[in-house]
Amino acid sequence: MSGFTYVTDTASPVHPVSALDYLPVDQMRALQLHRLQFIVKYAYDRVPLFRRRCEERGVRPEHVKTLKDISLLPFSMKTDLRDEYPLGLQAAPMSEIVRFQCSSGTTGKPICIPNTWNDIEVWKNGVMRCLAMGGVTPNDIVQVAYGYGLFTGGLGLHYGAEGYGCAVLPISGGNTDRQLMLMKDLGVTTIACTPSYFLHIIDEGHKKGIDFRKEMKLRHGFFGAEPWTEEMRDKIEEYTGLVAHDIYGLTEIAGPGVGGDCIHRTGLHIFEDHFYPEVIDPETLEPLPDGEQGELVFTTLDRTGCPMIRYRTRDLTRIEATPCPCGRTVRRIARINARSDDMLIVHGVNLFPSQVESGLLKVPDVLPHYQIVVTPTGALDTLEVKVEVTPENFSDDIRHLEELRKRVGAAVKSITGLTAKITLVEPHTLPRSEGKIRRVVDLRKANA
Ligand code: DLL
Repeated sequence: MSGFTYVTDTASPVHPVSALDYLPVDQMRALQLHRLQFIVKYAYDRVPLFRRRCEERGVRPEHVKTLKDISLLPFSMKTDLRDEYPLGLQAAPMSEIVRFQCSSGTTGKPICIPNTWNDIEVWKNGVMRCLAMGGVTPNDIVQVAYGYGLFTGGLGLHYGAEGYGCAVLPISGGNTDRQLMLMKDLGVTTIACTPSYFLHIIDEGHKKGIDFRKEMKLRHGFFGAEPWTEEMRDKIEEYTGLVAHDIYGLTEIAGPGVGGDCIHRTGLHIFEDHFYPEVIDPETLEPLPDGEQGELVFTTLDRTGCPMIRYRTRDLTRIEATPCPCGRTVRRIARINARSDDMLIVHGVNLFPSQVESGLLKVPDVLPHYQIVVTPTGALDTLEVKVEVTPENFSDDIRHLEELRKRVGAAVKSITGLTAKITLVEPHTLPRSEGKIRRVVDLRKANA
């Protein structure tokens, strides 16, 4: 691989792993059709549920003659994986399965995805393409602080970064003091974890008086597995001086590395030679034109352990089909800031936690640590937003705090349209997370 300069603008040689990112669109479509026809026939012959659903619709694999014909095929959902738990959707023989990855979700049984060695390679390829897009080189030292194990974050970044030739520190999540010590002592240049865990690492570092810009060598961060906003990205970059990249994925489709952003931040490029994207109207289930917001659906084109055909992700986004200045031809989706499952309805208004985050973080005097609490109070529910304020602002000066509270309330209202009860709290007092953070406590639900 030597001889390549590992940069991401079109004037420079392309890293070999990224070659398909630049494939002419007609060639990409031909490749996708070829792979789609293969995987549909493969799944039809091996997965009884898929075959049954096709038969109910009178669809046979040979009916898929163009990419548009994908709309003839039935959708699949998380409930299918639960109903067929643990391995009812497995398509390859156990002799070909090398690993299970699971995702717990909020209730009941986990979902279990069997991966073949080739599936692991496909997944690794997506992560490597994300690293290449971000400008990482084999000289980088990557601290993988996503959890290792059934969650795909740790092993996904691990295989990708190792495959790319980086030096990997497989520390997993937790033990924040040790994270900080090794980050500093090894001169770690790249961190990979959830954005909320990285905020916690920064917070603990600040408590120890660490100046990340001066004392650490961080250049890149690969953050994902939970929604995070542009405002959060600005905060992370401001605190640490690294470039914060967005990496997206889900266990059912592979893990991290289904897509990610390039240096131009025009959305997430999807590695669509592996993962065919559609956006549908979640009510009518009809495909939506590019640019319209709906539910993201993926078909895995070359994963054989547990092929997913038209899998409904519940993530809400739109396809951005306009050209990206980086020159990549693979399509992009807008950043995932909303999941249909996360939507709160308060006073009849639809609300996503990321909207609250955007509003809050526009106010310079608050910290990016917040919690949303919804309490049933008679006819009208109460929306409370608890947010930590910077140490300089946390004082006994009641008038000052009242003025800050009003500013925060106005910022939240300007984005959500809702009047929230704002509670300003002392720094380091709200719950932290070593993985995916839970931002919302909805006391209207019995199990909240
Ligand atoms: O979270 C895979 C992953 C690990 C992605 C590490 C990125 C980094 P699951 O646990 O199955 O897999 O959760 C998948 O997380 O459907 C989204 O709702 C959410 N999600 C993942 N990445 C992002 C992101 C991993 N960059 C679910 N932005 C997905 C917003 C994300 N949400």
